[in-house]
Amino acid sequence: MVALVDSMTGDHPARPCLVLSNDPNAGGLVRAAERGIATAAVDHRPFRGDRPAFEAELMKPLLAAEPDIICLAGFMRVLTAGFVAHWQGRMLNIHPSLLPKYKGLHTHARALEAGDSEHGCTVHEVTPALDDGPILGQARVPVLPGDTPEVLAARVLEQEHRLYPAVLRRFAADDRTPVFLG
Ligand code: NHR
Repeated sequence: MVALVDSMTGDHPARPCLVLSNDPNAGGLVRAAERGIATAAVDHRPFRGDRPAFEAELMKPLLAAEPDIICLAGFMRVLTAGFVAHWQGRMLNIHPSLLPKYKGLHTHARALEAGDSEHGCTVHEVTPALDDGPILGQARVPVLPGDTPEVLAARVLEQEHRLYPAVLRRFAADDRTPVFLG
């Protein structure tokens, strides 16, 4: 998130208008506020499985901010088809695998378990099906001897911080040509 907001300066076609979290204690809210960006939080926990009710609360600050693009970054709540439809073609996610490999959770452990020699991250459009939308960019990293899921995750995260700003810059300029790094 910080890599994204810090990239939006100078001739960048976008500016951050809101940082929204499902965790009121998320450190990113402080880091956004320090940068003068509007913030909001909607705790998902009181909604307990009523995803539409949670999403109705998410919609309030979003509709007020009127974003042209939404970037999910570490957002871990599955979004319903209704929510996704509202932001169709305007919502991006970064997922820590070389999609279509390893949709869902625990991607680093799964790549190690499979004995993969490379791993990475993917930026994709958010569609109703999880981690399934059109691919807008990918960055690859090697898997090295002795890697643990944590060590591998850190190597991927460095690339996430390069890839997501590169994809957003293109996407905000209406260019959906995929970005491939590494
Ligand atoms: N929603 C839709 N409709 N489509 C996508 O592609 C989405 C999405 C919501 C989040 C991010 C994704 C990731 O990159 C994302 C993509 C969470 C889960 C999950 O199972 C799955 C994929 C992603 C994020 N969440 C559990 C849930 O019940 C909670 C898991 C937890 O809290 O640890 O929502 O990884």
